[in-house]
Amino acid sequence: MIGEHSVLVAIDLQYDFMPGGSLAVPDGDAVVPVVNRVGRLFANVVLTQDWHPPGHISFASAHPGKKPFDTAQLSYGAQVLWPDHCVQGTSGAALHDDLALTQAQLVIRKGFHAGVDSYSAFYEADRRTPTGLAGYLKQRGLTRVFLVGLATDFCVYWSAKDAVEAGFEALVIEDACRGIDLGGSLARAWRDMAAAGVRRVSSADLMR
Ligand code: VGL
Ligand code: ZN
Repeated sequence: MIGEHSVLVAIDLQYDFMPGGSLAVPDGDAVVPVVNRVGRLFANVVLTQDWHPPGHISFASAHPGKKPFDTAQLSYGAQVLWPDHCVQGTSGAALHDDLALTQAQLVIRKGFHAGVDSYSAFYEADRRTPTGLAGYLKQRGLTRVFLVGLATDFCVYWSAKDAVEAGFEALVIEDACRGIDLGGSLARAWRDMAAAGVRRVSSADLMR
């Protein structure tokens, strides 16, 4: 299943998404050993890092009268408002120390424009501003994208869908991801990914 044109994209394995972090994903730290185990199978690895300036538009604190997990209507559409998280240069924005993906060749930072969020590793939430990842993968001849990380129903979901849309094969390694699950978003994400042609696999499938 993993070949020379395969790449592992590990999404947002940062302290703010881990238990104790400001936007903790339930059981989020449980994926780290799984990611490390599958990571050994990949020669090509890309990491992503959610990387917001202070006062970012996705923060509820930037919208008077709103609270975390409310929704706001922004110029590019509906935006879930989050607790302040992954602020550039803070300890919460750092990648987990136990991540052992030392062979990673690229770190894509996203969400750094003050007025636009970016769940996806490929396109910002305006759906037009590219991060550069598609071009990088194409130039490297990498066509099969395996996704792991946090959160299944936000950044993993959007990244997987955009990967397919950009012409890549996308496979999500289910047990190497955890979701936030806001109002049924996790089941919806899996349904939507399947409909888009994203394959759902387990780490055990890769070890066979
Ligand atoms: C994420 C919410 C806000 C994610 C990032 O990594 O899934 N979720 N920013
Ligand atoms: Zn974010």
